[in-house]
Amino acid sequence: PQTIYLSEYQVPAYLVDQIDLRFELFEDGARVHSTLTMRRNPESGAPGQRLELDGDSLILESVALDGQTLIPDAYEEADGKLVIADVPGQFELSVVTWIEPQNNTRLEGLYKSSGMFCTQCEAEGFRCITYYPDRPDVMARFRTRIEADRQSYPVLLSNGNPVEQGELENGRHFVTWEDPFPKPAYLFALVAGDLTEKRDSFTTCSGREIDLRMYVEPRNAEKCDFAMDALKRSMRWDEEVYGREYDLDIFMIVAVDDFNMGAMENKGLNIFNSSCVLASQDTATDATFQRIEAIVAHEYFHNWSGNRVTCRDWFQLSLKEGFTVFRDAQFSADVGSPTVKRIEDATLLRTAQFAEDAGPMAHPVRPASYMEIANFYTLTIYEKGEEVVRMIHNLLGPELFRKGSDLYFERHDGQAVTTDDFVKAMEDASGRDLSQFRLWYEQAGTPVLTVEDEHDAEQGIYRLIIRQTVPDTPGQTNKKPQHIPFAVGLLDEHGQVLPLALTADEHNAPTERVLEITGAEQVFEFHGIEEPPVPSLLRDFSAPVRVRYPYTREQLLFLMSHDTDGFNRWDAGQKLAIDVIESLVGEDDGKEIDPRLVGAYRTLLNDTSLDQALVAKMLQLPSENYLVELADEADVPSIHHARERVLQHLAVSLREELLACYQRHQQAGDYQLTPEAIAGRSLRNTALGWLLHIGDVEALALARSQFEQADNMTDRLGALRALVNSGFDKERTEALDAFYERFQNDPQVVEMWFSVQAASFKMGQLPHIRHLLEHDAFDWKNPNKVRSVVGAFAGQNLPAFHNPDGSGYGFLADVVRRLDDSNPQIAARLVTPLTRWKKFAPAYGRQMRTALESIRDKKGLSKDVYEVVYKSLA
Ligand code: B3K
Ligand code: ZN
Repeated sequence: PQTIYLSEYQVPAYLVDQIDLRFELFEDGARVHSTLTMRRNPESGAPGQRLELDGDSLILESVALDGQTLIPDAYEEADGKLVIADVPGQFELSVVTWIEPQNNTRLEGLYKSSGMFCTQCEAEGFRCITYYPDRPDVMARFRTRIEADRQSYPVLLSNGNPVEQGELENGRHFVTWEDPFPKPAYLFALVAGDLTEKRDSFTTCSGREIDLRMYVEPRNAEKCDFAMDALKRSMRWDEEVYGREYDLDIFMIVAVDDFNMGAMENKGLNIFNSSCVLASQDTATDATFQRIEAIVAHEYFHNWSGNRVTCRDWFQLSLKEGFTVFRDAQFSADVGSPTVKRIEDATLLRTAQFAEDAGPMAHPVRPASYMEIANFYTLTIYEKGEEVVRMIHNLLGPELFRKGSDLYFERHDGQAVTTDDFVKAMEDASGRDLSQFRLWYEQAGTPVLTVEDEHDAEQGIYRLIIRQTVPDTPGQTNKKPQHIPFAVGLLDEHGQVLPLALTADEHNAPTERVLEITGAEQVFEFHGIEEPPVPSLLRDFSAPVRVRYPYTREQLLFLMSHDTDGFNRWDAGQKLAIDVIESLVGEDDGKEIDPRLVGAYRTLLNDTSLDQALVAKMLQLPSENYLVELADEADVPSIHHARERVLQHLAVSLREELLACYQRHQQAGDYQLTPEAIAGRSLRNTALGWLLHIGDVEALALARSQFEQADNMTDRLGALRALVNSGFDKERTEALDAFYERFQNDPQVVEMWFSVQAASFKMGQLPHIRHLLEHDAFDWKNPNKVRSVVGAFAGQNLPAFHNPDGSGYGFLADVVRRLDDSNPQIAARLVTPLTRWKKFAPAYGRQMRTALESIRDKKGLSKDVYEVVYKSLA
């Protein structure tokens, strides 16, 4: 496969002003008539009159230029292109293609899902519908006529507003849609199906009435309310916080069961994976509700950050994704617990993005090259991209950041632009120089800050000596120091925050400062510090970096109970637990577990005056994935064993406290989604899980009655998970059967049922995984099902996947080879755990490599999987 380079970007040679589409939808295929009004781009320096259009899996029926049908000699169809050697400066091009949505298992372009037609065009799916200059800097006005059988497809949707509809012969009908906003083809969408419509409305800040509609299969009619409400709250929030008003008269959301990603922000017609939009108290957990709220907001916010202002090319993907994730994170923080949201985001970043950044697929937030763009919808583009925008926010402060965002939207409305244009708007609005900051977009790898400190008692000066390095990554060495906002505080022995005076005569100094790290080594001096303080570093996770500072366990215990920064208070507990677990890895079971850890957890459980949302997070031990990420040559069974020992020790030592915590958080009254109620359920279910882990019979009774009597899915699934991870075989089987029996007709719940088993070390050993793949409810063509079994096994059930006999690796390789033919995007994503082979002890790494080689040697390997496998074997 070919590599595409950012440095070779050229403006399009031809532009499209208008595209008229006519879809004839049938059971055995679809005919697509497309008429493009095109002209030469005055800014293009490309010589000649050669027109190139992109196409993929198309059967070309005819081509006409200005009404004249072209003879086959006048054009050439090769290598995914339609080339017409000679076109005038302005012309109309009509193309007719035949496609087969019913056989489209890649789920790119137009395809069928549970009997309905739907589309996914980002990044390069539109070329699977018709020949077109399929690149985001070509923006056109779309007019779309859809024709289909009226009975099977009463609902026909596309972007913009419906302008015409009517009856056709043979029981068919049509609807025509017109989108007044020029857009790139990746934002095109079409839906045709027998769907139930849910309506609501929203009045914008300028008093316009917007029609809100959700379209779902009739059986899901009762699962729309939460998403609709989240949509209205997002619309209001974007007006209030960013001054962004919705622009069309209709906003539609459609739920589909087969979808490669979470959702898609098509103009005025967002399409969602059912699991990211449908919810009810009985079927969705707290985590699901929160995910839905965040994704609904995310897709809605794209209307400005992505659609009105879009990307010039796919190297700029983080322009829309990083900014939009930042916006949805701000929204979630505003409507929930900001500290908890920050903890969750930092956990994902440190566990998964840091691993990506240290692995063979490491790439900058603005990559310089790719083979398959679908492989670059990554944690780096999304989550690190978010952190980069957040750092700009932190450096500028909220007012200047808003000024910068206003300027960005005003300056670039209707344009396709670059990450550099975004940074420039922030610079121009704030007067700040962000030239060094731009390295965050160009250099891959997670910067490491090594911090030393010294206290000069005589002068009352405390010094922080900070060294910065950015590790080498594939294709990038000898990197330059980056511009890092490093938030710090200092605590005295009583836990009071100290004023941070940078000079001897600074009065009323703040107790928290954002130090700006720009060099390879810098020293910061704080005056008037009489006693050696405990430093609280990288507060609120102010930058996506690793910090090395030799905290003692005493200092961590101190920060755990005294730090005024909620994030660092949690992080101190994590660091302590990590230190204790790491000290047990590879040791025999006789080695003592530091009693101070039990003491700290006891305090957390007993002190009811603490913020229970934070306590709920603090009680979660660091995940095996994170422990692996921190290790040099990870030996998964040993890490698992050490973590298990700590968990069991805590549960045995704190049995009474855990039971009391469980009872205290029994909830009376209606199910609520407030941070307090969510924290209460999380605490109860953690306590229950720990107690069942040690085989407590009293807890078994609690779990069984919670499982049977729960009035919500968080508690029901919490009890099920605790039972599945327990040693109570009979009760576990009974609960799993009862759960399936009850929810077998709900695909979203069946997915949870699969993943609870696949992610469980107690249950999810390979033979059982194979058994799940044979289950009636499993479907290789449905990405959610594949993720809930195979993804959960390889991504979360580490000790089972890393079975020393290598069977887990061989299994994953088989799955990837199988899926490579039907859905290469999903196949390429599933490879991820194998790509990290260098991270593991040699006996494991070697076998992981062998599995990768067996994928590499498959005949007809897709570009998607080829890129990932080739780069990880390099
Ligand atoms: N923009 C879509 C992602 C589409 C990816 C296709 N391979 C979802 C989102 O980020 O909102
Ligand atoms: Zn997005």
